[in-house]
This record gives sequence, structure tokens and C-alpha cells, in this order.
Amino acid sequence: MRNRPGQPFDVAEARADAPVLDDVIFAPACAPGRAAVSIVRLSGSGAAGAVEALCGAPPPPRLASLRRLVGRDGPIDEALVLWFPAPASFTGEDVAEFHLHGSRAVLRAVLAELGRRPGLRPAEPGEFARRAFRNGKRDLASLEGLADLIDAETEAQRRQALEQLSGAAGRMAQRWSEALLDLQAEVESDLDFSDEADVQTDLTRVRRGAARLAAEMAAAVEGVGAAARLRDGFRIAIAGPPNVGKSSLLNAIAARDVAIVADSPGTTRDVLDTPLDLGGLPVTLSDTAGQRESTDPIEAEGVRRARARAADADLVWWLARTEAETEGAPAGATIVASQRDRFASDPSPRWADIAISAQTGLGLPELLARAQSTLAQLAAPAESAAIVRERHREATEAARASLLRIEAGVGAPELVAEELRLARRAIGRIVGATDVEQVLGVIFSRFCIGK
Ligand SMILES: Nc1nc2c(ncn2[C@@H]2O[C@H](COP(=O)(O)OP(=O)(O)O)[C@@H](O)[C@H]2O)c(=O)[nH]1
Ligand SMILES: [Mg+2]
Repeated sequence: MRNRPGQPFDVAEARADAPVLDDVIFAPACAPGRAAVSIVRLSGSGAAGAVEALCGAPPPPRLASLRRLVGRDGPIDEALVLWFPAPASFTGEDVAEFHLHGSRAVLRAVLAELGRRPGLRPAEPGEFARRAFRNGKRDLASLEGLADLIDAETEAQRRQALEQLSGAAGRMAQRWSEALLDLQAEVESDLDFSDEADVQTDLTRVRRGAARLAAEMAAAVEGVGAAARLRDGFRIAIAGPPNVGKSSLLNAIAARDVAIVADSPGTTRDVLDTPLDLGGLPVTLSDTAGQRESTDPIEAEGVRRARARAADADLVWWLARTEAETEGAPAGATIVASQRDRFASDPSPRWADIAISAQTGLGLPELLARAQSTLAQLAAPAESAAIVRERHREATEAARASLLRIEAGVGAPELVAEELRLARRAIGRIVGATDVEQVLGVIFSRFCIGK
């Protein structure tokens, strides 16, 4: 017989610790400024009263109704009003939405009217999401995905965020937690019986199970680096000796004058970044100082930064006009023969991977296509990975460390049971079942007001 010690996650217990804030909160749900429509959202158990004061009894649930909003000083606007009674709403509380005409004046008047009512106050950043978490509507990992989806600027970022929003990390954490619970039950049932008879506790099966889970966790965190890149942007560094045309290439790709181009070597001293969308992949393209020995301390610092940037780039384009200038290229760099319009006798030299001219545009589409396919290979496992953030990786690694101690053979069954409990606790952090207060502040401060 198996005793199952508790649920996979003691969610209710963790949530009871969360601060209880029962005011009705309100906030614009969109960016400020002139627009066709702007939306104000309210959440809390007194939301119905606020709706009533502005436009009469709340409309039927989830049906858009055209209402005239009237404030203390007279009519404010005609708006679509939506009513989502608890618990079927984003926050799990009573929620109302006013879809207003999108002028600053209308928005200001509605917010002022709401702010005058007792029991209502403007929402803090991320407070709607925090309430959704507290009321069990979403786990932490999926709320992180929501924040990423709002921030997503490219297609690949959007897909990754949507996967997270749908709860990929939460499902994986749930599965691990259940597996850990099974192992825990096995050890603890052994413990229960061991003093009744001379049962020699056999932990071989538990050890094997722990090893299997540890391996699964190791595989799951492998994609985190690439996943983080997908969220924050891949890096391509343009490097090479002075005057080969690095700044000209950056400008040609950005289609504007980001960097100063000049005949004199040593013009570029700082690292210059420009964002790119390479077929859905977010990329930061960096122009760097020409790499040469310099006695000028500022240029020398520029060269140091150039080397550092090339070292942590996902891809380095090393520009060179001649074979001699390829000297110093880091291993794995793409060797780019530059200024080919000036070298008509040798348009595509064999010492280079690709030949370009920033002036005529020759070779630039090929250079970008090549970079895109290299980065797409790096990004591929990341798009569907469940464990995509550093916070999740840390929790998973902590759990894995416990499992590895079991595999390595920590002695007594009591110790094995304790390691399993620690592992489950660590995994619980991913979804917010344990150590909630530690992570809440960090996560929700990233949200904009109105989310
Ligand atoms: N003909 C030609 N000249 C170029 C090309 N790219 C750069 N140059 C020139 O080479 C010089 C150095 O260019 P720059 O982009 O500042 O090189 P950097 O020092 O590597 O950043 C400038 O005079 C540019 O006009 C090119 O593709 N064709
Ligand atoms: Mg330059």
C-alpha cells in the first residue's frame, strides 16, 4: 500500500501566505496616448458598485453593451462595457472593462471618476496578474510567459512566450513533482514497516528512479541558454582590423547612419549596437573598434571592448580585404571579404567564407541568410523548450542536486526521504507553490501597470 504524502504542490498553503489586498483596483489596459479605443479595467469584489455608479447595473456577463458613462460633473463618454463576474475572469475576481473613445481627456475623466470612489485605487504594476496568481487562475511560470508575450517583438519570441503562457513549464514541473512524490511514498512506506520486521530497506529502485529523473532534468535545462537568447536577442559582432568597412556594413544593414564612417583608421571606439529582426529571430548587431595595437588609451579600451564583445557573441563576422587581414580572427568566425567592388580582380577570394561590398550591397542578402540559418539552429530547441528561464533553471538544478546525492548513495532512508522533499520543494518554486514571496516581487515588478 502506498501512502501519498500530500498533494504534488501545497498550493493552497503557499497562497494563504500571500498578502490579501481586497480593494477594487483599476488601470488603463493599454499604452497612453491618442488611439481609437482605450480600455480601463477594474477588478475586485466591489467592481459592480463602481460600474453601477458610472453607467447603471452591470451588463449581462461577457456581452458587450453600449452604455453612457456619467460622472459627477455630467456625461463622460459612450463606451462598450464588459462584465466578467468572479470566478470566470482573468483575475478570478469580478472584473469590468470600459472600452472608451481613446482620447487622453476621456481616459483622464474616467480615471478621475473611479479614483474618487471609496474602496477604489489605481493598480500597482502587475497587480492584476498577481491577483490571478493568488486566486489560482495561473501559475507563476505561465504569468512569466504572459509578460514575455506582451514584450515579444519578433515571431520567434512570440511563439516561445505563447508556449510558456500555455503552461509548458508548469506541466513539466507538475510531472516531476508527481514522480518525486511517488519515490517519496516508496521510501516512506519502507520506513513505516522497517521497525515491524527485519525488513532490509532496499533503496535500489528509488536510486534508479532518482537517477532517471536527474537525467531528465539535465536534458530539460540544456536549452536554457538558447532560450534566454531568444528572449533577450542573439548577438552578432562585426570585427576585424581598422578600415576594412565594419561601420559601413553596420550602416548598410541598418539602412541608416548608425556609425561614423571615415577614411582614418580608429574612428570607431565604442561598441555600437543596432537591433535586427532576422526572419523572426531578435538580433543585436554590434559594430566594434578595429583591432590593432594602439598607444592611444581610449582606442586601446575600444579594442579591449571589441574583443570582449566578439568573445560573447553568438556569431562573429570578421571582415578583411586581404588574406593578411584575416590574422587574429577568432575560431568559428565567419570570414567576410569586404569592399569587393574595389577588388575586381579577386571578387570572391578562397580565403573567405563570403564576399561583400557595403557600398554596392553585393553579398549582403547572402550574409544575412547565412547568419539567420546559423542562429535558427541555435534557437530551434529553445522555441519548444519548457524550461526557458534562469529562475526555472536554478530551481531545476537545485532539485537535480538532491537527486544526484541520492544516486551517489546518501545512506539512511530518512536522508533519502529528506532529499526527495527538498527536490520537490525546489521544483515547486517554478510554479510558485513554494518560496512564493521570494519570487513574486521580482516577477511582478516587470509587469506594466494594467496587467
Ligand atoms: N569602395 C568601398 N569602400 C568602402 C566599403 N566599405 C567601406 N568603405 C570605405 O572604407 C573606409 C573605412 O570604412 P569604415 O566603415 O569606417 O571601416 P571600419 O574602420 O572597419 O569601421 C571608408 O572610407 C569607407 O567609405 C565598400 O564596400 N566599398
Ligand atoms: Mg568603424
